[in-house]
Amino acid sequence: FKASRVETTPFDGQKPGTSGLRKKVKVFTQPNYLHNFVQSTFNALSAAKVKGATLVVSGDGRYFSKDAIQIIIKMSAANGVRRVWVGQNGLLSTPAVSAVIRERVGADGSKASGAFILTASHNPGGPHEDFGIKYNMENGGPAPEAITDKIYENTKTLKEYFIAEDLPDVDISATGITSFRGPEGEFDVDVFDSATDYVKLMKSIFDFQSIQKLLACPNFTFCYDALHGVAGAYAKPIFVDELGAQESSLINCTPKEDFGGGHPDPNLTYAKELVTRMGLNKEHPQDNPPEFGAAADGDADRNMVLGKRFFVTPSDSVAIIAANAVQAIPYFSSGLKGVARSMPTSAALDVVAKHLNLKFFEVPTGWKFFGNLMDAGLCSVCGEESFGTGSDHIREKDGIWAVLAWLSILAFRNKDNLDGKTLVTVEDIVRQHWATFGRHYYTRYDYENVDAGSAKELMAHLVKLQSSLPEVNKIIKGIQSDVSAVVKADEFEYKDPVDGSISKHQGIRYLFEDGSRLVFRLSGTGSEGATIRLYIEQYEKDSSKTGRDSQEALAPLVGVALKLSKMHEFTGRSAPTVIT
Ligand code: VG1
Ligand code: CO
Repeated sequence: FKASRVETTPFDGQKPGTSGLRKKVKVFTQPNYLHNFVQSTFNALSAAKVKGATLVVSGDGRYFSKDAIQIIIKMSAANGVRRVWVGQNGLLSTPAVSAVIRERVGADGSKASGAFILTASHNPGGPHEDFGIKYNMENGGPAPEAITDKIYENTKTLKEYFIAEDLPDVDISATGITSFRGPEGEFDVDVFDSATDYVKLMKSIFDFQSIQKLLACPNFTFCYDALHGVAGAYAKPIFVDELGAQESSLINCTPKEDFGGGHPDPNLTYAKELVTRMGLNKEHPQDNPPEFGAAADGDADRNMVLGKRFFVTPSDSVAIIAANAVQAIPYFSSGLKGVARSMPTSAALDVVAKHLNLKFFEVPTGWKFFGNLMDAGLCSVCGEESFGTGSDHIREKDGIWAVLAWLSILAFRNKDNLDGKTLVTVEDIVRQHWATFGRHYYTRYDYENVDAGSAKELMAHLVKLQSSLPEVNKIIKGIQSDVSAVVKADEFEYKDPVDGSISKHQGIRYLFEDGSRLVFRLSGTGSEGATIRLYIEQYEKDSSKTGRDSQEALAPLVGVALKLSKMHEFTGRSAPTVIT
């Protein structure tokens, strides 16, 4: 093949957000749009990460992925990349990409130095929905801000890109290596099984035998919903083939380009089928829901964990995993190096860290901030309130890992109950946790697709308000006299303890005397308008008061948040789009 140089002009708005560049498909399919971003990424990397390098290219299989993969293969060839690794049919979950970068060794001993992940994660897919792309580094984690800023700068001045136009499309439906010869020598495309490396890694972390015994127990029932995302490519090999679950316990596990028309977002609003099966839909009560249910998002890095008629808040989930990891998960048997959460995530993990005397970190939203801590050996388990949980086995959050972690905890707690005794349930584990550590009542309100200008005004209003706490407290007393006082209000700023880099404006915080918090952020993953996220948290230490309904317990604080922010006035919305 030849490498052609193609002239191009910059596009506005190619700034990677919380997790890569996400836009409507019709934006991505404009001539040169994807090409510009890919070339800008190549130009942002050091030459050694491109020339002669091995790159992974795959994703959650959403609409436009197959075309995008062929384009990236041709551009890689022309930019001097030595080989491109592609998961069969272009499918690799985000955690599997991270695992492949870190673990996979090619037939010739090669190792990957980075990856283009093609996903818009939990955003819907299809010709009228979203596409996305992000670059991950040699450690398997998302590119840090220094790189994403450079990519963005490059997109603003790009004049040319390189592509091997005459390279034939590669058949990515069959595994095997195809070799080509170009101006700089050989170029290979290696199509491999999407699940093998990831399954191997999971088997090295968890005690599959004990999970198998739990799943074989007649009074333990299980259900997994991939929401037609890429998790489906892992669910059968892991839950059915390895762990012996029944095939009927998998729902929506065929990956689809449009996720069956749904939002592949594992929460109580969008994972409707699972939520109903688990007995959590009041309109469709179930006689005997499964003991355990879980769902994933489009690229399978998120998880929602449910018990029978019971929802586990993600902030509690990471705290409970951390509290039980050493006993229940072989990978952690020699102890945890430390734990971390994103700022808006509840402080349930903080309490566990204190109790177990563990190093603890609070980082801005987005997984890229955990990676540095893990590379420096400072963090083993981490999580976000947005249904993201993970560990230092890779550098992304990991939906199936979280499910296996919960199954491991259940297996450990029930190891003497499997012969017909009453099982310790998901709900029992959570309630026992609250009894020991107290409960962080938590909820998140999302206002999606709000006018971007109004959203900015609301945020500016909240920042301005922070300059006078007496004023803030006067307003609060006028709304709700039994809510405690705000003692600190700021915009969250993070200094990375490893490389010293500083990230500013990471969310507006109102911190209350009793430990309650209100946090406001603008989403960095949307593709249209703005999404305002409001995070509300209240700590209850008294174990006799930890059993309340969370919306009811938080109602006074919610009222304060909505009035303080003038949510209705700025957005015109009287209710959020999604409550989790
Ligand atoms: C959201 C979540 C954040 C998560 C990010 C990527 O970001 O809040 O916690 O890391 O999505 O998740 P934002 O900026 O929209 O709040 V995924 O699974 O969409 O890659
Ligand atoms: Co995701």
